[in-house]
Amino acid sequence: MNSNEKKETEIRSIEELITALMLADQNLYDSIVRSIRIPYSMFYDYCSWSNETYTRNCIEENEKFELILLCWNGKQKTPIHNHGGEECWVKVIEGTFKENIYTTEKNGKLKMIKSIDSKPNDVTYMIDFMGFHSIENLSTERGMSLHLYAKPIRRCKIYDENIEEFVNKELTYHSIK
Ligand code: 2CO
Ligand code: FE2
Repeated sequence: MNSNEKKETEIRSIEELITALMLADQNLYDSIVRSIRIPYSMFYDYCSWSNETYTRNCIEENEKFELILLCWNGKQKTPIHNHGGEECWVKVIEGTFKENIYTTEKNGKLKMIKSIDSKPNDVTYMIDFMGFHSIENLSTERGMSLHLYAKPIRRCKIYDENIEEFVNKELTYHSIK
């Protein structure tokens, strides 16, 4: 493939990405996410920040998928959680992140089985049969990551460190465009 052909398959704006996802079958979502080359400044309109938690900012939600921008202050992280039975792709937009993947052992205890560091343009994939994960902004600077869920995730299980058990959590947005 020469460089011109490669460029034609790249997705260069948020509008183009939404159109591609609307038209495509879910089995093409992986290659669509990997072909995203959207400058991080194009996400600024969707950003919100909180000192309490990473924020979940809805770019698009419909019956097929949910596309959200997560905005992270330095060192913020998610609890360990699953994805409500749906497919999950994470694309780093800005910053450096660590994903830890866990499974539960027979005695119910969590065991970390994999740890992946990622940087801008890297894509990670998760689905419940692979286990649970947590994501952390490794840096003390702000970061942004783009998350595609198919279908949308309304609720998931998150691990409560205090009671050492999973609890159900309704997912909400900090902003909607
Ligand atoms: N699943 C988490 C959330 O939607 C983010 S971790 O990446 O999937 O809040
Ligand atoms: Fe997640």
